[in-house]
Amino acid sequence: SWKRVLEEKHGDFLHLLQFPYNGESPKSLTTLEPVTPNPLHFVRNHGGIPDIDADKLTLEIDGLVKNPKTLTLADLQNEELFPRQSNLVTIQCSGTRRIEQIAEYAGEGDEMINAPWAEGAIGTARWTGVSLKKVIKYCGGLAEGAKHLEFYGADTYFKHETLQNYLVSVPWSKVKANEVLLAWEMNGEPLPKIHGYPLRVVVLGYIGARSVKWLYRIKALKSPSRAPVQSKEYLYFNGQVGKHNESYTQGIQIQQMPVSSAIMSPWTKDVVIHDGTMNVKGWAYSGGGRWPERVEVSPDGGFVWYPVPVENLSKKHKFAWRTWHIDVPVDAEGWLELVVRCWDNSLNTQPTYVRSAWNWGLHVTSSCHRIKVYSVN
Ligand code: MTE
Ligand code: MO
Repeated sequence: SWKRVLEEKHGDFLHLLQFPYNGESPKSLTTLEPVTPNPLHFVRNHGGIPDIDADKLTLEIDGLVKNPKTLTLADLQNEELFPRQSNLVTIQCSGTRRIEQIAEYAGEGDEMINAPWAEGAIGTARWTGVSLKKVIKYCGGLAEGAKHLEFYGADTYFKHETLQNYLVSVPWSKVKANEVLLAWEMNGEPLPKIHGYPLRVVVLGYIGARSVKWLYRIKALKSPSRAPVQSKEYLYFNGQVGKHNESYTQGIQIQQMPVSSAIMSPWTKDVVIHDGTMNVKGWAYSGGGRWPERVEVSPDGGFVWYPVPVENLSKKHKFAWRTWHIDVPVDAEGWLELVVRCWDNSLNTQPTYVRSAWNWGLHVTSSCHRIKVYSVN
């Protein structure tokens, strides 16, 4: 996989794990543009990076569909069968900013700590392909009782004592809303191998885990996938649940990320020399089709807040983040705490501190993002 990383990723990429390969985009480069260039888009893998011949790809569609079918990539790309759909979508891993929860309490050094993500496990691209709804319609629609669609990725990994394919599911309601894409293009280019070439799922407004890469099978089911990725990982536990009393049935399956935001510039521990206003940049995102409506930055740990001027927020999109920048008045010298918080269009906002939402799986770190910088005025 190193070969792929070196070929397909930016030279300043931050490598988190060598195998399975996981990496995130370096902070200062993450939010320079509202659309993330492909070489800077974070990578989250559970296993290897399969080599798939696009000409030989067969997509199996079976389970509770009226007419099970096997389609090729050429079938999917045949515009007489399926219209093209293109969406600007932010993919965020539910482990984004996990390092802050680890710093609070690592959960007994548990094996659930897959990757110590910082703020860069998020990226935005224009994805092109077909709506899965149209493909299911082409298969005669769902059979009686079908309510979920399970996606099979060609990569395998060993966990929970078994070797398994990467498998998860999403509810039919999501598919029906044309919010599940089978995509072969990322920002106008064929999918990079590391992002799922030749075909991947992109679920609009859901956590990254549902957007299965290297897709080769879709199965219609009555209930959500029983595979471990769905039923044991990506669960949001109550704060009292830990290794000693683990009970997977108590976890909520994470689908939509709540509203969150992060400061990407300056960096924590930076010495910032300024003339009375400090330039601060970052991203803000909310899952499920909600969008950031207001972003505020505090230079004093959360007492005084300055709203980001609307013209400094990137364009509003239903399924994408908004990047932002602000010149914050700062007269203090020495160490200070910069904080960001955001409201989405449903007026949801972020928990104040990391510890108020600590959970054993170390997912969904959405509290107000805080960094310490040294101010020289
Ligand atoms: N698909 C497969 N086949 N295997 C994986 O390990 N990881 C998922 C998802 N799809 C994964 C997968 C997770 S957890 C995330 S966050 C996204 O892919 C990341 O997508 P990216 O690597 O293209 O950024
Ligand atoms: Mo993820």
